[in-house]
Formats: sequence, C-alpha cells, structure tokens
Amino acid sequence: MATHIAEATAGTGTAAGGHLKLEDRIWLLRAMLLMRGLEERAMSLYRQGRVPGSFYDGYGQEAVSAGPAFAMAAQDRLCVLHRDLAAHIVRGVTPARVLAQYLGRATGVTGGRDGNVHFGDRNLGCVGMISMLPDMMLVATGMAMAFKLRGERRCAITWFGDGSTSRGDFHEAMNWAGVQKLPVIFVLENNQYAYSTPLEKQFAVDPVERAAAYGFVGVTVDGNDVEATFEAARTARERALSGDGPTLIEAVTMRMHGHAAHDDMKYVPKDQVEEWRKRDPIDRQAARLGELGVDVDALRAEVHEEIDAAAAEALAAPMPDPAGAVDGVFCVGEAKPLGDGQAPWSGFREDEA
Ligand SMILES: Cc1ncc(C[n+]2csc(CCOP(=O)(O)OP(=O)(O)O)c2C)c(N)n1
Repeated sequence: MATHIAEATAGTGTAAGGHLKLEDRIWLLRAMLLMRGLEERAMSLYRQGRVPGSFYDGYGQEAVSAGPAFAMAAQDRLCVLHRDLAAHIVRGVTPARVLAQYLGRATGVTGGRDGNVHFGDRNLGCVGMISMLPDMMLVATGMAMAFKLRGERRCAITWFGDGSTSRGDFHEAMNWAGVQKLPVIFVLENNQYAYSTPLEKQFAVDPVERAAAYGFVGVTVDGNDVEATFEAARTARERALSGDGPTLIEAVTMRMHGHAAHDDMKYVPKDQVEEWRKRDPIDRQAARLGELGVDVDALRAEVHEEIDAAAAEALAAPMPDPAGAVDGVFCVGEAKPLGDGQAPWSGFREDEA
C-alpha cells in the first residue's frame, strides 16, 4: 500500500489523536472500496440471475463496519450484521470467498448453505450471522460474560439497526451488560429506516440515551466518517478492557438503497438520499488522503482488479454437493473454539513490539 503514498504533504499524516497512521487510513479506505466494489459486483450478478435468493447491501454505510472492526484485536469476537461486509474484509475474508458466498458456491463462506452477508467465519473470530434481530446482541453479551469470568483481556462487538432497538432482546442484552459491566461494544447502525419504518415511528427518544438507563456510556458518532467510527470503537474497547463496562455507539448514517434489491424505496424522499450522498464515506476518506498525496486513483484501480480476479475465481467455483447440505448443523465430536481474526491496525503491532 505504500506505493500509493507519493508524499505525505501535511505533517505525519496521522489522525484520530495520533492513533491512526497514514498506512491505517489507507487501509480503512481500501476496506470500504472493497466492500462497495464487491457489493456492486454482486448486485450486477444478481440482476443477471446468478445470485440465488434476495440481495441486501450496505451502500453508503461502509464506515459503520470498517472503522469499528479495524479497532478490534485478533482475539476479540465479532457478531456482524447484514450491511457490514467491511467487518469481514477487515478480519480477513477474501474477496473471492465473498463473491462465492453470494453465488451460493461450494467455496463461499457457508459453502452454499446461506447467501449474502448471512455468514461468519468462525476461524476469523466471527459468529455466523443470526437473522432473528437483534439476537446477536445476546450472543455478544454472552461471549463478553465468558471473557469476564475467565479474566481474559478481550471484548465482543456487535452491530444492529435502529429497528432492533424496539425488540425485547435489545433491552435484555443492554441490561445484563450494564449490570455485569461486561466488555462488550454495541454499535447501533442508525440508517434512518427499518425497512419502510422511519425513525419517528420507531422511537420517541434517541436510543443512545437508553445507555444511561442501563448504567453505561452512550456516544453518538458520524457514521459516515470512518476515522470517527474507528476512534469511538477504539475508546470503547479501552473502556471494556479496563473493566469499565459496555459502550453503546450510535453511528448515524443513511440506508442509500432499498431494504433489499426488490425494494424501490418509494417511501424515502429523494432529497433525503441526495443530501446524504454529499456525505459519502468513501469520497470523504478519499479526499482526505488525496490531500496528503496518496494516489487514490491507483488504489481504486488496484481494488477494481482484485474484484475482477475474485469474480472470475468465484464464477469458476463448483456448486456445492447436495449430500453435504446438513453438515455443520449439529456439532459432531469435540467443539472447536472460534479462531482469531486478522487485526491490521498498526496500534496492535506496536503493542507487540
Ligand atoms: C425479529 C425480526 N423481525 C423481522 C426481521 C426481517 N428483517 C430483516 S432486516 C429488517 C429491517 C431491520 O431494520 P433495522 O434494524 O433498522 O436494520 P437495517 O436493515 O435498516 O440495517 C427486517 C424487518 C428479522 N430478521 N428479525
């Protein structure tokens, strides 16, 4: 990635109070470009009839998953939602496996058993996505409880939407995490709509205020600024590891596409979408780095090539063998613990030095 740095023209190029080096800031842009590029390619394959089932994307929300996932260490555990592909990319899921997942191929993360971002690679510390919303809040809380009981220095993080805040599970997870002061981070992805339900029909108070009701910190962050979402999660992780309990991070963003590919979102005012387009998280990070002398066009071209190669690989991959359809439904033999994921943030490498 250093090849994209022509010359750091403004000081050291660090950001987020010095926690992000220039290489990290480029990494964040790259993760968001990969998410967008992969989802655009998958959407095009969907329109060609090659993606089974429906199709969901997180266009315009890339910073909500890229930043917080980047702030997590290898031993932390993630419960990732359906519009948060960048978290999987940060953890180390390759572009070819992502596209094979959309295409239902044997080489996809679930081997054709599920589609979209309904997956988790247990070897990279990610729990398989649970569709019932927001049950992953309870799973993350349970994992954090285990970390606390074992005295381990690690945390769990999960993402959920504004629609999830009206469910009982949200309150149960928040309450237990608060009572037990658990090392868990809740990222509320406030993207203005839960399918067709707008915020004013979802809650009467901003849900970030509910954190105080459960005895812990709630912060609101610009969900379209990847360095801000990183910094909010980095601080929350520090708090969690110091024994100071959970954090609710409300990342304010916009769902720029329909709920799924079949939804033309006629219920969303066009002006609202256009207003948010001006705050596109990728454009913003690209502009920042461009000012520092980073060759963003070269980075875009490299990501594009990577996606082309991944698409060719995924399209050439075999369909799964139906005989293995129920493999993995039940645990056979000894249960294997989740593996650790990739943790690319330079702050973790410095810890080891
Ligand atoms: C308990 C439950 N009810 C309904 C659904 C179907 N469903 C999947 S995503 C979704 C919209 C959720 O909205 P929100 O939580 O705001 O997340 P967003 O999709 O906007 O990211 C719905 C209704 C579900 N998965 N689980």
